[in-house]
Amino acid sequence: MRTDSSPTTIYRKDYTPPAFLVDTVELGFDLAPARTVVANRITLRQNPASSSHDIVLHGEAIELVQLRLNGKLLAAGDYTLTESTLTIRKAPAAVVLEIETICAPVENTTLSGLYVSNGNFFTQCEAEGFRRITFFPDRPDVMAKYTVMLRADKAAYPVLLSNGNLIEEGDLGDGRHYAKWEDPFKKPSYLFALVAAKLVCQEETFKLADGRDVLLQVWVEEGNLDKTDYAMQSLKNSIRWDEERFNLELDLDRFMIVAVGDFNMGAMENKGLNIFNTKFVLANPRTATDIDFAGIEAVVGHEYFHNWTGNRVTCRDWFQLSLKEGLTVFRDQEFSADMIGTDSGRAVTRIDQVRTLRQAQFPEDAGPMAHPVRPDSFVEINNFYTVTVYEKGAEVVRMYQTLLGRDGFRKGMDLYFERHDGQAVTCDDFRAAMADANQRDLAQFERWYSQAGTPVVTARTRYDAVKRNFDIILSQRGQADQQPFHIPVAVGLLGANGKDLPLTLENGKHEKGATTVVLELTTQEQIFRFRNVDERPIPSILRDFSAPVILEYDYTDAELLHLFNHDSDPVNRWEAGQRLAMERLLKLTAQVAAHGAGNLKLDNTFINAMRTVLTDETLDPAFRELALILPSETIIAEQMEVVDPQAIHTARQFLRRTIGAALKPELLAQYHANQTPGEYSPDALSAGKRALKNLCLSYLMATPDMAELKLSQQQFESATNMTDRSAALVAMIHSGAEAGPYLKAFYKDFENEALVIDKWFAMQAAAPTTDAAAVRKLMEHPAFTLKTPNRARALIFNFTNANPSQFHAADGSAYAFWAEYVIKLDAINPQVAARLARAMDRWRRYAPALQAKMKQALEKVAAQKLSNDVAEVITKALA
Ligand code: 0A1
Ligand code: ZN
Repeated sequence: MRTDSSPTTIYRKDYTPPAFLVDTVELGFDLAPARTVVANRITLRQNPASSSHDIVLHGEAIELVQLRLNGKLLAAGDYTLTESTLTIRKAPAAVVLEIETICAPVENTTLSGLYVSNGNFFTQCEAEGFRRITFFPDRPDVMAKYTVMLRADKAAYPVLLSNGNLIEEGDLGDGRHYAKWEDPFKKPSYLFALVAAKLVCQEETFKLADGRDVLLQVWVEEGNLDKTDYAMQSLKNSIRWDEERFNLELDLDRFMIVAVGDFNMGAMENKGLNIFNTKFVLANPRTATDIDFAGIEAVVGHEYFHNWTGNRVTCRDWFQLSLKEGLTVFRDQEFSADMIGTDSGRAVTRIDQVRTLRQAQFPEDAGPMAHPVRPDSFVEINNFYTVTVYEKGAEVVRMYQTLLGRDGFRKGMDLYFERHDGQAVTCDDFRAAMADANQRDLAQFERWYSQAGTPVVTARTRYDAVKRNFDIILSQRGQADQQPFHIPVAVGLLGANGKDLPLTLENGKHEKGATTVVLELTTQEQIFRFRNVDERPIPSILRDFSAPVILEYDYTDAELLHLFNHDSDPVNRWEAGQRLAMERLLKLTAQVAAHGAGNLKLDNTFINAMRTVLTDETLDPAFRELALILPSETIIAEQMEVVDPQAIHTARQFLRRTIGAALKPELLAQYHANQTPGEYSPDALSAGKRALKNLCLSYLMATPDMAELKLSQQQFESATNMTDRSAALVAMIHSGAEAGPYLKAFYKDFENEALVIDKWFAMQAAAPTTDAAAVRKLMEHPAFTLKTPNRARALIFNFTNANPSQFHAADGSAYAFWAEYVIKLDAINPQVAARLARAMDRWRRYAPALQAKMKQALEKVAAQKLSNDVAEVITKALA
């Protein structure tokens, strides 16, 4: 494999403090697409914590024009310049550096550093993009105060933004103008941002809890102002929520959100100037689905919450990424749950989180890119913005709250800020704050940060009717050589009447009459004894998914049905249904693999359970929808020793068709009962109704006859919102019905709405009838481009990641397609290419014939000249 320079692995254990600290940064930009001049004046001083006297600056894809040290122009021999660093040896203890560089934003297709999107300038500096703008010690433990002067053509770029407060602006003559910004807070370079653009904004002043007025702005391209209300509302809700839940206030006079169409990730928490993928800003009922609205709320919250967890207290080094990401995901999850406000709504958000973990994080943790929440090494940090660092990291933070209680967790947070405001710290510092604020020993809890893989917890139970004891014996197993984790296992016991039994845990501390207790599993095996248990109960284990583990317990169908019908814990209630479904799916898959698709059967018990939940009007529609969704093909695959994607697809489709046929009257009735007439609102109840209704439609469309087809067509034509419109279209496409005219109509209606055209590509890419050849065909569409990540992801990623039966077509055509586009994308945008590269992570789990073809495709990519990003993923996959 060839890379630009051979990839080096960076190890956490090699951390050393920077030799020089930076106090102030003054940046001057003369912005022009092909040639931007950056003047950078930094004051540095020797770090007493370092013994080195060498100033090491990072720099990449920029041209050095001149360099002065304490006013003196340096000659080439005074410093060492490599592809990625500029080093000044034996520097004096106090230094002013003046650095002039040139870059070419319009040629920057990586979308890291300073780049142009639709004619406007944007930056993306996390993790290591600032070095593509100027030479700098581009590491998060170097925190400095920034002043930024922007100069640009006034007509082309009327809006000039950077971090902090606007302190001056004016004309320069010759059609140019300037704006000067000052950020009063010290920050690491990855939080720097600028925008120079033709944009418009929705703005408003907002009163903080302490009475201060702040200016809130949402900046978008002209024509999109009809899609900013929800982002603005979400921002205000976020500010309020952080004041109330954590007593954290906005520390600036002004907070800006800017939407950009070309962006590698979801959004970025630059201090006071959040830059967002348009996908997480722009929404109105016509263009955005309920899921889009929920995504906007979550991401606006996420970026806002970073202001404290990430910006005020940041990471010492990138190995600590989960310090800010795990914590901030946890905060945005809690925010979204609180915004719904009901217990059942909260449970629905929790179930969604569990689904994400199983769909993406568990597979990652079991594959070639597995890493601890705090990784020990990496080649390219951009490859470590993962579901493990984010979602498992959030689970780790949630476990503190489960162990310490909400108040205890809050005390830990308060102490964390008291100790570390303005600092760059580690995951250990966070854990220490949690422990110290609660006088708890959390030493063993550290293993959640250092040991990769999903632990398996096995439960056994025994009941002694004479002594009235019920024992739960929990054991855990991690990977070879791992030490036991500290695992909170929330447990309840159900009686035959379906009610929770009041619990008395021997040697346990819990409230009298509690019906859920948290067992702390800290050794390889432990026995937990409940006393005064009058009947053999059915245990509900791992309530609310209290730890990111795989739970093994030999439930009988009868027990699962009991839990599915009665568990007071909605997550475990849902889980019982998933177990019932999974058992059947695995059996059916095995049958298909062995004997083909004829003669498949489904028991009435299961159908009846589905009917009961579908028609139980006491349950939230949103919950019923989740309970009726079968485990995904990916999740089923994770349960199999050798994965047979076609058999899985056939089995799951059989199950869907059987449910669709058997419950037809009930599905139709619920379809009609859960309409949401009147003005669209994305609130959780209405969204839940639409979700249930549209799931009913998709079941009905599993074996469509004329009546169902008509229903979809009618819904498509009369829909007043994107949720219903796109659901009808997806139902048609995915059922294999002739959807051509509807696809055309949809395209025409939304031709000028990039985010909707993304949906148009995505729904076709994920259709089980779409093979690699069809995707290639779609790529010829004039609206397709590889350069915009959203578009590339919509078509390519939805095919490789959301269409397993076609991606794993026996002829290997999709693998060849994958290899071709990993290579093509790598030349444009390595970060996006590396994400696509990961579609092959689990290649060793497939049948030998598929494996061989996958390996061939991997090797084809490996033989190319690759970015470090893709090289790391491919090397690890093949290792
Ligand atoms: N910190 C951002 C995620 C992010 C990371 C890298 C980016 O560019 C390579 C962009 C955004 C967040 O957690 O939202
Ligand atoms: Zn984040």
